[in-house]
Amino acid sequence: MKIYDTENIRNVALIGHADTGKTQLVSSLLYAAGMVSRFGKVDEGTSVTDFDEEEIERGFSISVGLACAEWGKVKINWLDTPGFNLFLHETEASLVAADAALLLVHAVAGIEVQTEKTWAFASAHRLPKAVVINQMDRDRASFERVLEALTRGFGRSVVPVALPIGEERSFRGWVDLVRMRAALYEPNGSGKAKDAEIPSEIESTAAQAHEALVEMVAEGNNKLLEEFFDRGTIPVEDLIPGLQQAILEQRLTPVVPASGLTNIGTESILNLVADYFPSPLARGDVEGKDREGGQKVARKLLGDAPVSAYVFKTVADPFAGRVSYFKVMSGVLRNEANLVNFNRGASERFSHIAVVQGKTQIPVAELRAGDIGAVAKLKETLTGDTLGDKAAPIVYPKPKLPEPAISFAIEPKSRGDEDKLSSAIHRMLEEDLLLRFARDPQTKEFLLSGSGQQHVEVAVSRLKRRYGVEVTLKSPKIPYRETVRAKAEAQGKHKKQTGGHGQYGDCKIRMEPLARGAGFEFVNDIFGGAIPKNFIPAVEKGIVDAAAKGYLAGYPVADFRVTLYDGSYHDVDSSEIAFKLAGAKAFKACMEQAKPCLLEPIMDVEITVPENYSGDIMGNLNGRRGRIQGMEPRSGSTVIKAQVPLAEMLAYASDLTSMTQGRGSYTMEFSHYDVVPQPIADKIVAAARSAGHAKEEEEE
Ligand SMILES: Nc1nc2c(ncn2[C@@H]2O[C@H](COP(=O)(O)OP(=O)(O)O)[C@@H](O)[C@H]2O)c(=O)[nH]1
Ligand SMILES: [Mg+2]
Repeated sequence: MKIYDTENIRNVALIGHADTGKTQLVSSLLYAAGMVSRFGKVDEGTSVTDFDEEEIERGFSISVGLACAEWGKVKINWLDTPGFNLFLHETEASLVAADAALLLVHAVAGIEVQTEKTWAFASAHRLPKAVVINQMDRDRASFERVLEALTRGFGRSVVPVALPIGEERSFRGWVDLVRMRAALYEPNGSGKAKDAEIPSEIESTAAQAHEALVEMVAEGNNKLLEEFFDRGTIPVEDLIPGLQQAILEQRLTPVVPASGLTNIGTESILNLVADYFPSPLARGDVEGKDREGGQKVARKLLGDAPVSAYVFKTVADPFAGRVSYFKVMSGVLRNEANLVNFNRGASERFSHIAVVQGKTQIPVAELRAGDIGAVAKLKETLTGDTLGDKAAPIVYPKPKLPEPAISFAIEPKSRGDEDKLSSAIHRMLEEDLLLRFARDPQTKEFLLSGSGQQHVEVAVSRLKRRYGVEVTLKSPKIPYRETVRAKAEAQGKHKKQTGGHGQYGDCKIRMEPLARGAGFEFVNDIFGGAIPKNFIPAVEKGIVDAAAKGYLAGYPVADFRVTLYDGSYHDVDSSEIAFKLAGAKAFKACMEQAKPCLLEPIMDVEITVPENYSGDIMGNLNGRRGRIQGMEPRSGSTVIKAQVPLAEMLAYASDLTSMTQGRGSYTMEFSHYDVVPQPIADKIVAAARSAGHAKEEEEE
């Protein structure tokens, strides 16, 4: 493959709700550009970017997929991102590598939950974007209806630069509103179009839309605005750079129609990206810090800029080893270069650098600033790391990750599985930053945590496929907490006389509840040295440790204040350990009186279903202790918002599918903690006791 200069590179992320056709569209674009000899189809498991077995089997993208198309003078690097809410952290982390985004919206379903979320991601990364109203070939597809919803949802800067010719089964091309020409696509799926006059039946609609576009382009540009007032229009040779500028400044978001599956609109999208989307150069200098947590520095991409690269994805391939996907942020990266990892201080050799076409890698001699590539076998580098020329340190920001929402206990099926488990999991953790692995301190179970049930299931399935490690997924763990509802006061005394000198610690504390989310507060109210200053932190430590172990059912105690107000000590026998034990004892004595209770996480849930299902869904939510917060129509569906305890939502995905014949979807986010109703709390406490947690007696 040719080496491309920075100004001829386009890095485009395809983003949007799941099932809008991002993965299919990438395969269609590659076929239209002549990059692949076979027209890959998601439904046949032959798409270019969903090649992973888990993705093929499940039918959705799990991690970002890379592909590139050479189109005229430019090379377009496509980043095919997941749209499924549980894998959106992958999407967000990869946007660092993009310089623009194509937001796909379903031509029937219109704006969906992840449409809004991925729009916000792109905006947060200051990415210029265009919207593709995709799947125009479907029954009930409507460009106009979806466009209306888009302008309502995202404002008037969302403007069509193309109109569909035909709709549903007769969708066959574009009217290009910039050049005012038609592109009529061959019906054979080749993605090739013929240039033609605008069909007479849409001539006047197109003329109006052209004017609206011209006005929007002129609006933020004084020179064009003058021209527009003087002549009533802007000639195409000025309109094109004007549109480029407006997109770059995110003053305007162009909208176009397409159908990935029938390969209509694809060549036009390739042109749109090449003509109007910015090169990495146009986006300006890159910004980082001179070291982790250091001063901000800007870096030019070109000139004599030293090389730097940012790793945005890591794949743990059981055969090829670790593969790192990176963007060259500045300078030129040559094959066999030795770079320093500025986050870890390690030196790494970039041998056999390559560009990526789905699962294939094409070796290249060098990659210039802005380009995207992959390299295998870096020793210490992980996702989020910056590497570069030793003489010119820079560190680019790492993505912010959400906290895992759910934990499952996993159990190795055999002794052999247990032996291999930890090393296999650790390689998977390198690949997926949100996955967590730990051991439950009480039950000694292995815990695997992730964004949701399917996320953990994918990890378990990969363990088996890639590493031959079989585990059973046991019941999910809810991160309960404990708290108190009443004030209490108690003494904790640790006194022991053994052989030589004894142990002596004694404290008196008051305990009181704090507001939800306040955590733990410790107040030292000792006057006159009843406890010497140097032992007071020991009392606090004893309380903190005991609170972490829980009182009722082994869950951490939160949202309370302890005031230490009195105590006594012994000149010889007092020690830190004795005061720690005294603190723990006082804590437990207080807990007994302070009306302890369990807290559970309550989730904000948004469910989108066809309207006729909303009654069933709400009834079902009531059965799950849900509180309905509201209901609103959104592009042909009903969105139901509710707050529901996480414990009641564990099997929701499959239940929703069966309740709605697969037509419902939902998202879920942590909202707050609330008290678990008594009968349910009793069961949780009983289960915890039988699993090994007992109110520990500190008597030795
Ligand atoms: N009719 C029709 N179906 C499509 C089109 N694009 C994708 N699909 C189907 O929609 C489903 C989801 O496609 P996919 O590309 O995986 O969506 P993604 O989740 O956005 O990547 C698959 O069954 C595709 O065959 C299209 O343009 N027209
Ligand atoms: Mg996909």
